[in-house]
Amino acid sequence: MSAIEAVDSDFNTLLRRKAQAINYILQQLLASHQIKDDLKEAMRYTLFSPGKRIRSAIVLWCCEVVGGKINRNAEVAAAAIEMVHTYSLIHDDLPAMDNDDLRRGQPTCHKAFDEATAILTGDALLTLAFEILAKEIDGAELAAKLVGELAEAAGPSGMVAGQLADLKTEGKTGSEEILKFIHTNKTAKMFRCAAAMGAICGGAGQKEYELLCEYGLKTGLGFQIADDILDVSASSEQLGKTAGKDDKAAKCTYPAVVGLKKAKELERKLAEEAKAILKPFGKRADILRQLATALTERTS
Ligand code: GRG
Repeated sequence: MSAIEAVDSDFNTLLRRKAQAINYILQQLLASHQIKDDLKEAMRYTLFSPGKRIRSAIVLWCCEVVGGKINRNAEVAAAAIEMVHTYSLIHDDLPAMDNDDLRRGQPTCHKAFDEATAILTGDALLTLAFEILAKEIDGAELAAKLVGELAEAAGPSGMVAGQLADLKTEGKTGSEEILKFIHTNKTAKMFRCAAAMGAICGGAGQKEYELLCEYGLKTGLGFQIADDILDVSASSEQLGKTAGKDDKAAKCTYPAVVGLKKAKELERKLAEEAKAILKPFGKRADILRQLATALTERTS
């Protein structure tokens, strides 16, 4: 095994462990809410399907990097961002949006249930995320800050705007400028938000907060470019979702607009820039460096 593979497999083990911890937190939070069985079943269906849990792991790791350990607030914030992310996947797969049958290796929510259930399941996860932030975070000021971060990243100044731009540019010749807008808003701002929430929960000062936000933004953009590349180079089995869809739908992606070679260069450049931002944190940010590297090497 090469040194790079050794680091990588170490990282994957660490990510898997974090994913297990996050699943446990999500289970607890869901169990503590009175939700009608049929809705709970649909919420659990996509929430507990095998997602990588990257955004929630970033929350926990950033809290650890800043504050030395994970606290309950970070756990709640991690669960909240995972719920919002899952809502976005359920809605993205709907016929009115990307119209997909496969997600996380299983039928999409609207295929397993029906469209109305999928819409409401997404709505339920989105609103539950903000309920747990409002009720479970220790400290009203902290809760308000976290609500603000997540709403800004997921809402009309973030993911929703990115998703609409993505859908509207289908079939049109995209420019690098439009592409950067879509990817930054659709994906990178949620990564930035994960880093920001972790930093806030860990008690970061302004400078540390800003550095981690910048790290999250660059990592998120790199992650989405990797996603574009995987869409043209990996199989549906590897991805757990339908491969080659971007090309079929004539999506505005990095390989389509700048070509595969430049897309790969850009992805690596962003990972290097993200790691450089972490310099002031020294060795304690090694896990975030490994994450930036791993995202450029991922196969699913
Ligand atoms: C419905 C408002 C709204 C937005 C949808 C998330 C999203 C925006 C669309 C999903 C399609 C897509 C390619 C989004 C870019 C972000 C992305 C790569 C999502 C998949 O994230 P992973 O790979 O998924 O972390 P898992 O399943 O591992 O959690």
